[in-house]
Amino acid sequence: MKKSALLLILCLLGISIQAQKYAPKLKPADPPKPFGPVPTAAQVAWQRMEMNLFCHFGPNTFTGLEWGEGTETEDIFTPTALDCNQWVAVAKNAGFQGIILTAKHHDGFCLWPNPVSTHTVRESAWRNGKGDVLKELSKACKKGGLKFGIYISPWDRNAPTYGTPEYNKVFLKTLRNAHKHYGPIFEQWFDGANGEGPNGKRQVYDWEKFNMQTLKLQPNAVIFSDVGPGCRWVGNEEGTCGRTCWSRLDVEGREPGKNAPSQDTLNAGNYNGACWIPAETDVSIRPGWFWRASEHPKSVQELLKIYYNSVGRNSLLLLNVPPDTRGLIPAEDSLRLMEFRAALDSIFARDLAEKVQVVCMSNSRGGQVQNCFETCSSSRNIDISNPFGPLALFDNNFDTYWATDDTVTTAWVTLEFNEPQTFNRVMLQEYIPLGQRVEKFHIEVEDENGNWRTIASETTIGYKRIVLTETVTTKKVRIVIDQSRACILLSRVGLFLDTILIEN
Ligand code: FUL
Repeated sequence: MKKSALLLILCLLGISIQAQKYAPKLKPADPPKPFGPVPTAAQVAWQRMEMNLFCHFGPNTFTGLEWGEGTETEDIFTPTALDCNQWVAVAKNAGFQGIILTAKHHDGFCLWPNPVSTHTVRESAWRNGKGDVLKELSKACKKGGLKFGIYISPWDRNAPTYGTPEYNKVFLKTLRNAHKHYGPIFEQWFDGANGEGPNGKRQVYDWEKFNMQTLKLQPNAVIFSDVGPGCRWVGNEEGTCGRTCWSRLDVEGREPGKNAPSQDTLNAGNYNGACWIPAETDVSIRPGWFWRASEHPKSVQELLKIYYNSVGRNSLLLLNVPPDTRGLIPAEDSLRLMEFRAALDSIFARDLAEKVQVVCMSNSRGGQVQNCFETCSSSRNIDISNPFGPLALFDNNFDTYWATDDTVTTAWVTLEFNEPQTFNRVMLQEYIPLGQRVEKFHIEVEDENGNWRTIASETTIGYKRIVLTETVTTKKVRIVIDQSRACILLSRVGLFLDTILIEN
């Protein structure tokens, strides 16, 4: 008796030791550490804008040229009904967060009375030389709650000093004047074009000074150029970011223009790039950058494709919608933008993932090996004390994320539904404030016979990835992260149905 009692005690002790060994740790997990270069707060805010409007406007609007000569008379600039509030209303209704205006294009004409130039609105007959487009647009943006940015071309085909060291000083004064009077500026756009000036000379630009001074006066401005430092050109003007897109870039010894990284590199970024410089996709709604009566806006299908190829590939979309000779966004463009908005709403207003009944994942930060959780609707087993658990994927909050343990760089999450769901777009988001990590993933669905089938295999995710798949109907979807460069941090999984652009 005594012996068997001892054995029982020992046995129970063994079980409890085993149970303790495998019991989920209840201590809240430590937050993950950053991996590689990370964005600044301004870069994160910028990326979260997702879509901004670009407005090319100036003498070219009236001459039909893409690159003005710099010799155009100031009086050519004669908008008959300029209304920047209309631009803002169009941008807002279409869901854009900011507007960037060509304050000075390559022809040198300034849309504000720049004191260091004699080729400005002040010299024109428009509003008796008292007009100021920068003032009107910055005011209208403020009023409408949009952010305001400026394109100021370093290349200047009018400035007499262009091609000499003196021009860099003039350009710095030009920047200072615009930054001082029309801020806050959320993005400063520097074009890399560097052609000849009126004297046939090319300029050697002092980029370091241009950037330093910009940030001194506008510390939150994200500076665009071929090599950042805030964001980079995507490498083409067709609206297509790389299917693999790292927000990292190597810029050591590089400059905007001729000495920029190759267009392929700009498109995909550098896997081991030392700096966080995300891609911006600039593309025009029309064939040209400036308005022309003979040209017309792209179709909704084309715009959707551009959206998927930019926002859906870890880039920001900067869509150019040029005002016409009245100084208004033409009706055909604004109607097209409203159709585009309606299309995006019809696709993205309903996230089917929100109907998930059971979420299973191979790992969640805090030491649990495999957990099955039911969502709030039947809240059994949900570990609400785990901030890095499954709830973070579906709460529509960018700042909460599913995280794996530090050593776990391969993981899966399965979504189970009571009823079959039909979708063809899968949205994934990484929590980029701590760096970009995922380099390979795939998506599987289960058929009626319980067999899993892969419907997409991709590489990077980044801030937002929208994967275009065939249209599938299923009760179970699995996202498999095959390879990540550090523990996995996903802030969202979404499932959507696009019935407008049936393409994958
Ligand atoms: C280019 C310029 O040369 C075009 O005119 C346009 O402004 C585009 C956005 O950038 O480099």
